[in-house]
Amino acid sequence: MNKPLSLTAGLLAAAYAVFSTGCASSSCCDAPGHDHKAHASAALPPVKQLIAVIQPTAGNKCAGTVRFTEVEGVTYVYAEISGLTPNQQHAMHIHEFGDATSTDGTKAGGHYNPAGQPHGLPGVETRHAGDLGNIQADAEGKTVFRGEFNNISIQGPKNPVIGRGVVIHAKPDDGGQPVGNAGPRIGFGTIGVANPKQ
Ligand SMILES: [Cu+2]
Repeated sequence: MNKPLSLTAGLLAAAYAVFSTGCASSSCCDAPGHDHKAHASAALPPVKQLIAVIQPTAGNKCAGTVRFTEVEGVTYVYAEISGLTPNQQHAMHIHEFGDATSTDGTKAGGHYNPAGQPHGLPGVETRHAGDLGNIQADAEGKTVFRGEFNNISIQGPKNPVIGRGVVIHAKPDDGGQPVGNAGPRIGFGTIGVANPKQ
């Protein structure tokens, strides 16, 4: 009875050792001058773009993509969204969590606001980092949005958005406290690393 247990424990310890060092072979790790960090970073290309694939919450049709790229301290947001209310504005925010496990988008938590500032629309200097403002739907309920933001970054150091969530709301953001009176969440997407192969 004890043998299989100790064997399992041994395997777990070995697996943990591999995870801890990031190296699959002990001979590799034992090599003189071996640098685990250099080894790991060399394997992956730099992150150039993030993407949130927007899925509708229960009972809604909102869908599309929101892309984030960063050039010299400016983060460019490019969104293509459909399933909106025709000819109406809808709030678009970055929320605190990239958690997609709720059907109504509530697991996204509140607005992404690392600095603890009041809510505001773009153009207002003091606002939540996640306050992207509004998108304008056309007569078919679609939109293409382009925006530039200097208060966020894709992965740091300034309010990194990677891993957070994008929420599209049923109503416009009117800039009011505490979160813009934007109503229910009709679309949600987790902000992840985009595949550079378009
Ligand atoms: Cu929101």
